[in-house]
Amino acid sequence: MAPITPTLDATIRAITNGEAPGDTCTPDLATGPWEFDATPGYGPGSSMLDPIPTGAPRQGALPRAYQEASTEDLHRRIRAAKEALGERLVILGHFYQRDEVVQHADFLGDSFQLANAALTKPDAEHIVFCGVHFMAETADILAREGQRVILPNLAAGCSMADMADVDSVESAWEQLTALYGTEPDAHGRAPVIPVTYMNSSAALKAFCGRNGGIVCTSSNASTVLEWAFQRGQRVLFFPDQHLGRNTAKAMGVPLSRMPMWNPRQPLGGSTADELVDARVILWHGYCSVHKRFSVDQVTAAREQHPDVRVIVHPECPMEVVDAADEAGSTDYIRRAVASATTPTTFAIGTEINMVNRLAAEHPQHTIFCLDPVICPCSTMYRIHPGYLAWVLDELVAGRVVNQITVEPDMQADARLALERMLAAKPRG
Ligand code: CIZ
Repeated sequence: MAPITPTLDATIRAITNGEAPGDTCTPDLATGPWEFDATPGYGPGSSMLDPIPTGAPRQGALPRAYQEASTEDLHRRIRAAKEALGERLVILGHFYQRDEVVQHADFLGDSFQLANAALTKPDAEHIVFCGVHFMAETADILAREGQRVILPNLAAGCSMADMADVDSVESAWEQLTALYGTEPDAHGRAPVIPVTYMNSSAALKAFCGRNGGIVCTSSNASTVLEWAFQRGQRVLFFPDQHLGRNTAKAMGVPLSRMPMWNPRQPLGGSTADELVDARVILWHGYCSVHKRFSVDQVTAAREQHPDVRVIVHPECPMEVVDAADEAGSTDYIRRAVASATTPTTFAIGTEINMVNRLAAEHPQHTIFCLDPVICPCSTMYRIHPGYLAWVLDELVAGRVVNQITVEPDMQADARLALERMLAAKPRG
């Protein structure tokens, strides 16, 4: 993958130093993420104000040599380690990763594509996942025996995934079961089916596996909801309220039948009648990258570029999805841009690293991010080439650091929920 010049990081530094115009959401983005390893919180970027759960993994100090190395030196170290490890190593890069990392990836894609990509490299003992924690867990669940998954910075969590923890979901489940009972209706449909977004912990995927539920991604959410409606009268959808609402609304579910579940309130803050009438119960979670997009930004894009094609991610609020021309997953957005046959102006509502990459790869189009403020995903930002070089050098030295392992008692249930997703087919 050819590097983008200037990279987003270089642009952020230039803005922060007053050498380039533009805005970032915090000047801290110009520093190395190791500045935040000892600080509780997600670090600078879009989720910096989200509360971080106690017990969230912390990263130990990155050795100084990697903090102080020049970019060229880090690239040289990464290339040398890749060469030394050969087929024993595969590096996966998420669409939202910074370009300095993506250029070393063997595969670039969304979380599910990447977990599957690792399976095409059965000789790879080491899967280095440049993404966030739940992605590395999913790769570990799907990996073959003996493959190890490594997350270069343990602090690369996901604030949305952290908004639904297994204890809160178990508590919601108990309250809903007390309200609905456990008996199926006359059509054999269970009272409620749990559906978790891929952006969730392995514990929640396992919860879904155990309770007749399923996982979805942003590219198959409507197929998965259909699957769940065939088997259940209602769905409990977590953690992203926006993906749940946008998908169910597009399938014709009225908003009045989508009550919210706030885990801090009894019955999630809804009445028993609302929950009985519900079709989709939406967990009170959101993505702080996609929450930044607004209808005003869509309006401004249309004013400045009357022919603009606005495509946003379904994690954006409903009003933004309604104002856009199209909504779809990262892979949908990538394919939409790649398949446009005439020069087109695209305003895109998703993470800035991906938008900039699309712009660099498709110079025939005008492509810009709907959000004028540069505010990358805080947790994707935690993966810097310094961490990548460090974990690879350790592997070359025969030491495995930052391995992500899903506990064996969760593996089978979580895999079941993922397999149900793979088997779910769209109707017709
Ligand atoms: O599943 C993924 O990788 C994410 C975070 C979103 C998407 O649309 O691909």
